[in-house]
Amino acid sequence: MIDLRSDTVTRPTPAMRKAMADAEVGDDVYSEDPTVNSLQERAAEIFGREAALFVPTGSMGNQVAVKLHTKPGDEIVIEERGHIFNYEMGTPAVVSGVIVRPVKSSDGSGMLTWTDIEPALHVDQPYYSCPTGLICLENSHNLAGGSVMTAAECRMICENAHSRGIPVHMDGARIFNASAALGTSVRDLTGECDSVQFCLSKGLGAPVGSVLVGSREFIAEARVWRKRLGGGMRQVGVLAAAGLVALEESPPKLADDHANAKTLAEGLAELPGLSIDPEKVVTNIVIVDASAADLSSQEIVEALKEKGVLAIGFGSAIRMVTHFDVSSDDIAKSIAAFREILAK
Ligand code: TLP
Repeated sequence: MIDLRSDTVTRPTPAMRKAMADAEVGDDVYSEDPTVNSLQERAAEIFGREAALFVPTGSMGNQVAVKLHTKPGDEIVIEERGHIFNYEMGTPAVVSGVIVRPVKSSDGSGMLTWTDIEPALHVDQPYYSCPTGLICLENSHNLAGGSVMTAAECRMICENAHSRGIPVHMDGARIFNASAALGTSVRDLTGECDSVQFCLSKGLGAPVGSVLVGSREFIAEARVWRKRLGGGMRQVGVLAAAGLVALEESPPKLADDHANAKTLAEGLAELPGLSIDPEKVVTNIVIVDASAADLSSQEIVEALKEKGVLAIGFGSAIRMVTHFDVSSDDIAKSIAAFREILAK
């Protein structure tokens, strides 16, 4: 099977498996796991932050951040296709008691600008409005087809937000992909954000885990909330060990994933009934609109499966994500499978 459903499906590399087998461990609830501590120190160093916390999932990292930055009754502002809003099962409401104010990105790229955000804010408004407690950004933007936000744009949003007393959280599940696409370090891409969550288990290919980075004080509070939410893990150095390897060995490979995604988009753009602009595919996510095809997106996904290709239908679109277990040959086979299905 060529599994293009997500970059979460990768298997640990031999180096990850070896590091996991050899990992020194201790009880991380007492902060005594040396491998977890090394991962957190390395992550803080890479992002130029005071501290970091290993969390089981990206969702937990995001939701702990939402919890810490807000108080019940606040609003969080986010692009309307953002993961925190669409795929985290209402957790901002359930755990933090906040509501979400979804905002459109004016150019459709999924990347908010300050001009998009400012009219949605509630700052210094009458007491009966819902105060804005947090702005959430996403880089790269999953549901917007892996689009990226430059360091300059992010800085402008953060500076303006901070001047109004509003913190900014970055859902950087795939920030290393954004970094590879833009040729900018993850540190520069996230520099002014108050907190950043990044996933080890997406493009970087580790089996499990995410990291939340921020100030020492923020991370100390995050540790409390991680435990409260059931995320206090014990001898979890076996997982952190794979994360440490992923941080070193995976970023240089992302350019290959991006080239594969571009080739896939170019191939699909030629086919009848499919619509995608390959120019806009800059990272590892390919979302192709199939609304003009004779088959529904779901029918295409099922036919692809019979030909050994796994993809995901999102409404009338189909999402495919490249990763290090997908070769350029697999991409050629996937395009051929689409061609046969759509020719019928
Ligand atoms: N995204 C998954 C699905 O939930 C859609 C995927 O296959 O892409 N932020 C972003 C931008 C994400 O894409 C995801 C996962 C998360 C957060 C949540 O990470 P996990 O799955 O570790 O909770």
